[in-house]
Amino acid sequence: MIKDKVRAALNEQIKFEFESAYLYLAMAAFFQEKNLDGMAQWMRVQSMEEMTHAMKFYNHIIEREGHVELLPLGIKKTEWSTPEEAFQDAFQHEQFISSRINGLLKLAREENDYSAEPLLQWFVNEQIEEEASTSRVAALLKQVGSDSSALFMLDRDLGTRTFTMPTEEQSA
Ligand code: OFO
Repeated sequence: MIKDKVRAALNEQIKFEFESAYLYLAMAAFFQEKNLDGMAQWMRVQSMEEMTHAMKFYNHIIEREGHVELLPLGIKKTEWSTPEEAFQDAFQHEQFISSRINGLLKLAREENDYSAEPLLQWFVNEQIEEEASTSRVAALLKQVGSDSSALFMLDRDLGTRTFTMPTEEQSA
């Protein structure tokens, strides 16, 4: 059985993960409108991954006989002036999510919730990758500047990203 304080915090994280999915889907639409299909594809995949993150928390609460509450989603921004601005925002957002995950791990330790620790440790590692990938593309876009052929090459490269549905074991 999960303690109420931990359950409430994990529940809130479900909302943040779905907000991430929503944000990246908004970015996918932005890139699509700019005819940057590769970046749109990259963001679509990112959005799907975020949904699997939300479901990891959802499954964890259910497995521990807790009550899942789906909180209303908020989204702050749906327009960007440049691709670089969008990826910078994605990087900042991932830094925010990392701070949330670290806070959850701290709470689980304070509450002696050893069952939540492996899940949260998975997310600590995942956030290293999440921050690195968004920051890398933001830095590349900065280098690209106004060079449209470099932009299209980067777009083509990012378009190779594919989504792999996690196995049942990985999604728990
Ligand atoms: Fe769920 O990692 Fe991004 O937000």
